[in-house]
Amino acid sequence: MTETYTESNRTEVRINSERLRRRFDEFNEIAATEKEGVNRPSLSDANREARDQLVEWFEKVGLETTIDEMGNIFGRRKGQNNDLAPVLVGSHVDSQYFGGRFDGVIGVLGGLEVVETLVNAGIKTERPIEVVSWSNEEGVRFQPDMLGSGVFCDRFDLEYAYGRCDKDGKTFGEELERINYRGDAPCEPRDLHRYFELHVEQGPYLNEEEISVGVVEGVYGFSWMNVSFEGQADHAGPTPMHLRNDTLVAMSNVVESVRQITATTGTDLVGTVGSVDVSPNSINVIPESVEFTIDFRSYDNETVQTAVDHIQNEIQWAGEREGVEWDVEEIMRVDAEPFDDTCIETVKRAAEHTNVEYIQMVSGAGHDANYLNTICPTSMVFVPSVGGVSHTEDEYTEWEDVVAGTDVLLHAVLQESDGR
Ligand code: HGY
Ligand code: MN
Ligand code: MN
Repeated sequence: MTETYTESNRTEVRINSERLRRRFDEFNEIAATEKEGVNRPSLSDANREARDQLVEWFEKVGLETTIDEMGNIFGRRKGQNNDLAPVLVGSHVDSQYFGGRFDGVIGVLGGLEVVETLVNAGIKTERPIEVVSWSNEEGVRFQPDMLGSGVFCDRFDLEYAYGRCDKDGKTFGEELERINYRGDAPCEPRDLHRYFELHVEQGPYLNEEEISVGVVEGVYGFSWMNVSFEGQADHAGPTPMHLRNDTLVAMSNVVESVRQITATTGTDLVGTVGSVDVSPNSINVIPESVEFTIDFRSYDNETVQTAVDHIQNEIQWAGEREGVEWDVEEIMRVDAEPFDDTCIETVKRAAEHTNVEYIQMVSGAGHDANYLNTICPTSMVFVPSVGGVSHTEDEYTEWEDVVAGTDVLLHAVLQESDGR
């Protein structure tokens, strides 16, 4: 039975909530933490286990599964006309070290559920549909983040990505090989009709407004910097204060400046110092060196640039005042860009179609959709994070919101896969 998606014959199709829940629960048993979070950092053994599970489910649903050079996993369901560019849906399954069960996972399993729903309903689409799980979205083990989609969208070259090192000096390329996910398919841009990503909001807005779905208009731009101060280790006891070159004091000035800059711009700017390494990190030694990160974000690219310029002056001032060497490296810059109006309208229509309340909003979190947006029309579907909490084990979304968001994804895909 081949039908094209029209108002008359597809309004009632919905995903299977129980099937999605079973998969979600089973998937999140992989490297589950005691506090109901997950610990599946990029290219770890736990990440391999998660990947293997995905490939097994993709194949069970009948998807033609491909692994590319960056370990991105694509599952393709043929359309009636396979010369047409596919509709792509997906997200990521790598996690923070103590991350949440929903971040990324609902976008990949939700995409798989959309396709399985179509298969079971005997609904064939004109266009092929593909589900993707992107490598290294989180950027916690290997910076920068969104590395798999970044190479796919020609933002980084393969050699750069393979050479990225984790804190133990292991490279991305070696680890991809070790877990046996260094595929042959070229990781490069190709013709895509649309990209839709279902994701938890990871902020407080939808939860506060008590609205189930966010239609995402764009993603904040952001800058990630690595900063280091090199000073002089010395004994914490006999060294007089005026003879000290204390790198941690220099760093603390910069941390305070990050807060001051965000507090005084009167914009949406946010700034975080999230990762700190102190050496020798000993109770009775004046810190010889520190290395730390700065993450600035805003929906306005100028605001991010101004903050980056400002903090670089503060770093220099703190270094000079403390008499320590400093170094700043910007390891990643993504510009804020609005998503495609057609895709935004499609998601809105899908929400109206499934009778779910929605608001239009932007994303403070980065997503693979940032990069996909540079090669094909893109938008996202958000569902609420309870308490706005994410990137912690407490991350939680009400299941009926996950189902509502996945149904919106289903109807966005149906609207866009009829070959127009
Ligand atoms: O940093 C981010 O916003 C994303 O989780 N990689
Ligand atoms: Mn994510
Ligand atoms: Mn994340």
